[in-house]
Amino acid sequence: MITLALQKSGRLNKKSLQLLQDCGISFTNGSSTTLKVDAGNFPMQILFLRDDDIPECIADGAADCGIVGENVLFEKGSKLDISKKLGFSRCRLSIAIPKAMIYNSAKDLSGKSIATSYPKILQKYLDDNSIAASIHEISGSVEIAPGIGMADAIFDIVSTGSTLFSNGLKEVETVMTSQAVLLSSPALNSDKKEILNQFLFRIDAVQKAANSKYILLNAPNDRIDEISKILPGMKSPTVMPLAESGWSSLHSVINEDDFWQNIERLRKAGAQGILVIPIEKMIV
Ligand code: PRT
Ligand code: ZN
Repeated sequence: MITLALQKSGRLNKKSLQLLQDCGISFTNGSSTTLKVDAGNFPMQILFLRDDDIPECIADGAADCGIVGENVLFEKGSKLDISKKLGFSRCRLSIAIPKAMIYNSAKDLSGKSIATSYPKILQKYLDDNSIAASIHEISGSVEIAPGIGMADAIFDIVSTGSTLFSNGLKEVETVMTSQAVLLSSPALNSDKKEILNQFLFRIDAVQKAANSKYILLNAPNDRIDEISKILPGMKSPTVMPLAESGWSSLHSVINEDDFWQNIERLRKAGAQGILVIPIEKMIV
């Protein structure tokens, strides 16, 4: 049995639960006050915590692994292993200043005060760039600090940028990017490592599937070779004869990223009746 720590509520919670569901790990979420549940069909117990407490909880052995944003991990100075980058809850941590403030480079931050909930990450950035600015640590609503005279600038999480915009701020330096990661303890026994590997294997299958599409198309037989070269697939495409003589159906897997580009090339090469279908799981 391994213990996985997840955020109890907030931006990571839904996507983390969705990941477990996609991995076929089911559990009853219980009431909103339940802090611990057992999965019904996988040797896993789930703990629901504040994200800030998750790295420490893994470090002291109360949980074996957990999901947090990289920003929390770096702020805590945690030495835990990142077992997998999960690709969701992407954001950046940036310095922002009032729109009217004149700014040419990071040196303009010298002598200023910067409000943040991430003092360690900010201090490292200031040290690395030899900027003598003071840090004003606050736990929330950082973006209002310049407007109420509490600080000259802020250092905070940015996603769409609309919070900065509506508070009259402009982003001037991106210090780090962040996404959700699966952390694990470096001190797992062999049984727990084995279960963690099974979990990672499932996450891998879900991630590969999310980046791929299953493609089916019809083509005249004399075009199969040319079309096969455009369809990289897992090995080579499956080719099956159609009822109409001289025609075949080709099946393959293509990458989500170059999907439009490939569709155009396939059409030009003579492909017809192209179907593109999402893939639920993919094991290569
Ligand atoms: O209660 P608990 O301590 O568990 O949660 P929390 O309040 O500390 O964190 P939560 O749920 O807000 O965010 C969890 C994680 O999601 C963060 O640590 C980041 O890794 C990630 N994440 C992704 C974000 C955002 N996007 C985000 N936009 N975390 C916060 N924001 C906030 C940001 O602080 C700012 O106020 O959204 C605002 C900016 O958003 P835009 O879209 O206006 O730029
Ligand atoms: Zn938090």
